[in-house]
Amino acid sequence: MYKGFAEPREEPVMSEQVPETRPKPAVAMKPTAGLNPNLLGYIGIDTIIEQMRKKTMRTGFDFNIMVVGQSGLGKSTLVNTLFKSQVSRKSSGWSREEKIPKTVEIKAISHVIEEGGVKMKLTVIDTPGFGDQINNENCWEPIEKFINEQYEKFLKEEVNIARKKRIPDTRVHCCLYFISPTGHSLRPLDLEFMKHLSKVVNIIPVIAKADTMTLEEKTEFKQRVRKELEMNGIEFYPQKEFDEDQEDKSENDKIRDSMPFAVVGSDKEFQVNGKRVLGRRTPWGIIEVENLAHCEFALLRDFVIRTHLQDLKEVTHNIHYETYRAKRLNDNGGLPPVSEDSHESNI
Ligand SMILES: Nc1nc2c(ncn2[C@@H]2O[C@H](COP(=O)(O)OP(=O)(O)O)[C@@H](O)[C@H]2O)c(=O)[nH]1
Ligand SMILES: [Mg+2]
Repeated sequence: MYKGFAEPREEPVMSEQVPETRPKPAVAMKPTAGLNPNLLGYIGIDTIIEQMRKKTMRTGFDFNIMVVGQSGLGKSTLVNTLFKSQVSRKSSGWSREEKIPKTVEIKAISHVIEEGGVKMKLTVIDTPGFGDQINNENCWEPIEKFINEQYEKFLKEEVNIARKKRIPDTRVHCCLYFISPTGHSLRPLDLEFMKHLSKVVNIIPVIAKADTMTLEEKTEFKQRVRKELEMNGIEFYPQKEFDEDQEDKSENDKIRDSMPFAVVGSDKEFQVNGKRVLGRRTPWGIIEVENLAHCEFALLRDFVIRTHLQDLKEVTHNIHYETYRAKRLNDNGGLPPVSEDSHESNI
């Protein structure tokens, strides 16, 4: 069609900076005082942090921890300590474990924890009775099966044509493996478990009941455990191969060198110097579980919750789940590879 404006006009080009009329970002920004006040050419990429924060606050997120180890090593106590709430209370649903079950029975319990407006659905998966039998051969199998079942659930949701906008995440993001504070070598069972499971889940080994060891014994035992894990080719979280850059590496190296954390758990509070602290009362005084001079519980908590929670979720999704998914989709007779034009997910 013939237009009235035959002469090519000078049109404003996209790349040209258009002052003043810059649209306001939809998300309120933090005051930029102190930063460069010249906002010419400002795109607003930095508001993604605010956008993500809002979204996370609205939807919340899932975080799933599994605790594994022999009965009586303080798993339930430590979980309670970790979240300072009775996350896996011994009452009601948990009381059955005190009867020492004959098989490895896996139980999950969820709590929604809210802090600063952010909701986290925390699920703790306990594995009572692990390694308590006379013959512990293959006793990691039910645990591996459980972990894989969660991947399978997620995969099925993912390949569904009408998939949920947000797939409920029951995958195990981290597995705290409790090592008995013997001061000797790791038991064959410990090695077998970690050897098998480190390929499917993030393993974080911890030395249980560290208050039963002297300082020298603790240092020596930690070294020995690290050496034995290395000799057996067991990679625990954070795995060296997944360090993202030099900074990540040096940070994680420090953590790896201080692992496995030697922890003490307690859900009882005591008054110490006018403050209420979580601790264990002994004839020699109170062991304060959050005091770094007493044990490394605070290191573990900061590591899992404050610095590496998101990374634990990412490694689970990008590495462990991805490995499962690729294998599963390639397996003959299994789920067929999902192609663009497939109309049914065949599950
Ligand atoms: N000395 C010591 N005892 C602990 C510690 N954590 C838990 N306990 C005690 O060990 C016993 C078993 O704890 P529990 O959490 O039920 O162990 P679980 O079977 O592994 O879940 C309880 O009497 C706890 O009070 C710890 O760090 N040090
Ligand atoms: Mg327990």
